[in-house]
Amino acid sequence: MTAHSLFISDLHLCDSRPEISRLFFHFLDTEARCADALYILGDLFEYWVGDDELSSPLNARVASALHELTKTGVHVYLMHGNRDFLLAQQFTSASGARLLTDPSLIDLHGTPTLLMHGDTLCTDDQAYLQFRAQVHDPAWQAGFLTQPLAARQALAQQLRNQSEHAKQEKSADIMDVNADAVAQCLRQHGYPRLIHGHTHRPAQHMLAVDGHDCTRWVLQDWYHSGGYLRCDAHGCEAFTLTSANA
Ligand code: LP5
Ligand code: MN
Repeated sequence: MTAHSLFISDLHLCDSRPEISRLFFHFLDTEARCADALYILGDLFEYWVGDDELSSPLNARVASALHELTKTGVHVYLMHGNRDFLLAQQFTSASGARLLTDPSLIDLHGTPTLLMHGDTLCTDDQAYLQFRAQVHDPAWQAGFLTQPLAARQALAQQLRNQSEHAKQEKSADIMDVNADAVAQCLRQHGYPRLIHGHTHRPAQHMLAVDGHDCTRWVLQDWYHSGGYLRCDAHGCEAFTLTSANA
């Protein structure tokens, strides 16, 4: 089979959507097994308040299913999203996944490709970026992690509610990527192909930056169905998965 890699993001795995977890485990047992690498570009989990989240049966099963996949020789790479940026060493040990920094420039079957979660491209969403700066502060994270698991989960849930409320007040445009931020990022990295998630607006965008033709792939979320992007030396193609596939 041709060497190829798969990309997924924004699965938001949690106990309340078991059909999506099933679809994910089925995907790991089928399509993902034939790939050379699986890249998870953020928000694998609905939220992650620390690696003691591995005490949940679903989370432990996700880690072990990924580990099984790595044992078959498939490389698994994991990038933080805005929901699961506290995934750390205990999770990577349990899953066999390697953490990727955001952004990461890779040689993807011969094509320079920039991988991101996508939230940092949404530069019009200043309220979010301020919040992000706060929760990415190492001192804040260290303090947060001293709290008991249940207290952290309650805070995360509270924050989810606040976030949903805040999003209703924001225009759709504000929550999409900013075109100048995308152009600046592509310029900075030598005009690669870009793959990201986060915005839940799956698409293939063709754009020209400083006279260079670039492609920006946006991955789909796994709310109502699942999906992945498959890339090989000839290019990329998006596929949708439905529960009927599982
Ligand atoms: O996640 P999504 O796609 O629905 O919305 C995002 C932005 N929201 C977030 C918040 C997360 O959903 C909350 C879950 C994170 C759990 C992390 C656990 C560890 C930290 C726990 C901290 C208690 O990322 C949303 C964007 C949207 O994407 C589109 O890009 O708009 O941003 C917001 O809604 C943020 C609001 O604009 C500002 C929120 C202010 C909340 C202030 C509370 C301060 C709490 C102090 C803790 C630091
Ligand atoms: Mn996200």
